[in-house]
Amino acid sequence: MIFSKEHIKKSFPRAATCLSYLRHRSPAKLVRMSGGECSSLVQSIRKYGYVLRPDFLSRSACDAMRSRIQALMEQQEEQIQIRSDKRFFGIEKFDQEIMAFHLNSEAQKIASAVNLAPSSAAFTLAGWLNTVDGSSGEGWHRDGFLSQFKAMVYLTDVGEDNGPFEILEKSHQLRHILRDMGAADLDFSQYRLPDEQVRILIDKGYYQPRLLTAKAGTLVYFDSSSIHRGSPMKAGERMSLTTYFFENTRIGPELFRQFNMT
Ligand SMILES: O=C(O)CCC(=O)C(=O)O
Repeated sequence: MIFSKEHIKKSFPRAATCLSYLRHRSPAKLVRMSGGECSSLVQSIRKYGYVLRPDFLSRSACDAMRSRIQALMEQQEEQIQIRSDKRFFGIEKFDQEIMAFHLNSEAQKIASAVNLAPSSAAFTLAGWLNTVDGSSGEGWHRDGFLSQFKAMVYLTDVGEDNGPFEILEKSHQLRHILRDMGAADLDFSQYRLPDEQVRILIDKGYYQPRLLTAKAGTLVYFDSSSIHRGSPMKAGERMSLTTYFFENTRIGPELFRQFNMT
């Protein structure tokens, strides 16, 4: 009997996940792409799925950026995508300081080490959330399965009520991916996780979700193959900038189309 790839993914989802993960992450690659002078940040991301850099931007820089982003959102209305937040993809093209954040060389080095392939910033998103019950990212998900990297800076103080980034620590690690697939009956390459499936993982004691509350100017580097979400907004507002990094070979017109950018 001959098994097709699709059949294997459906009938043996954990074995298929394991194979594709191990193909992507050879020990030689992990050593070769260790992040150089950023290796301690890379190690934290590889272990926990994220790392925080407090005071990456000063409060005055955040205040100034916020005002300019609000103005740009009014001037460039056709660029805005409305979800429960206002989203402006590619905002770096309109503002020099946001472009400097976008091109941050530390993040570029870490991105290649996390993605295990030469990677670059594709675009930066300004997100502005000010509706109660709205959230950034629309529920629990993984962006990718094998590794994926983002750099997000808060431009407002983000407390528990202001929709902080929330992550299931270490959920990007292969042993946890496999365990969670079995426990919550997750499919091969399942990107979106309904609350009920996440609840199963929490109730089993596998995770204590981490709410990343922090003051304006804090940078969060994260491997977005971890299970994460923007937690639901209860009050106030949240503004942030998120740079999306991809392997260089993926950056091109098709990628920009996926994000509705022309
Ligand atoms: O902005 C956040 O807190 C979460 C964003 C998110 O889910 C993502 O960038 O994939």
